Amino acid sequence: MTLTDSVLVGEVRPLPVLYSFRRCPYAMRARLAIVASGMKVEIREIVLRNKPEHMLSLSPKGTVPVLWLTDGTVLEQSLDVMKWALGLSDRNDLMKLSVDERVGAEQIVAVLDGEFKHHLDRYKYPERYSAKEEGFDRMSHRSAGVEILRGWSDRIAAQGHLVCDRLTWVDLAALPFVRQFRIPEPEWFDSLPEIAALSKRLAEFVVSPWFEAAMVKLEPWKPGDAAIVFPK
Ligand SMILES: N[C@@H](CCC(=O)N[C@@H](CS)C(=O)NCC(=O)O)C(=O)O
Repeated sequence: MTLTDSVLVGEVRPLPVLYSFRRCPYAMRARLAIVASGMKVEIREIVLRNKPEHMLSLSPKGTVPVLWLTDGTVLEQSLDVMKWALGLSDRNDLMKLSVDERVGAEQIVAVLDGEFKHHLDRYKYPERYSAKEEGFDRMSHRSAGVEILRGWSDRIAAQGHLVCDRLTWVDLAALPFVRQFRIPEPEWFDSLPEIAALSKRLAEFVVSPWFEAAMVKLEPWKPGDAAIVFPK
């Protein structure tokens, strides 16, 4: 048994522990689902360049969010954290979808976490890709991203929300990434007529009580710190 094991075994934890990073959109969607569910966790803010050893011992892949449940189970994918929280308590019926809606939801999330994230990263962080990818063209990634956003905006304009006429977990999963896409050129983003419905939804979202609760500012956690309950 290593020192870390003995610490884990000996620790008494009344709440699940969420390793999180405020600005990470994956961690944001996890925190949003926790807020929406009414569940409580102990939150540990991390710094990506100096990840806590304990977090890495739970999840060596080193991405946030990581949720450590009280029975020792580790969830290391943001969508699994969302499904855990809303699976236990879904006061707003965010996961209550018909079979067809569920198919639509999975399709949107596949594009969101796949193609859209691909273009978002290259538009937002061109310096990470320009030397590595032959023929790299930031603006073509921006256009491809807008094309995907246009489809989502059309859905919102037609039915009110991304999947159907009600808010669902997919809106919470997607909006943090739409927010990321706006950050490099907010005025340009806000001026695009083809995504006006989505821009409006994003503007409402970032001032909503759920988002504000999810974006609480915390000092980075270190071993021995008193537990911080999230949400407040
Ligand atoms: N598939 C993962 C992706 C999580 C992810 O990539 N998080 C980023 C921060 S936004 C991260 O932790 N990256 C590790 C690093 O930059 O060192 C999930 O859905 O949770």
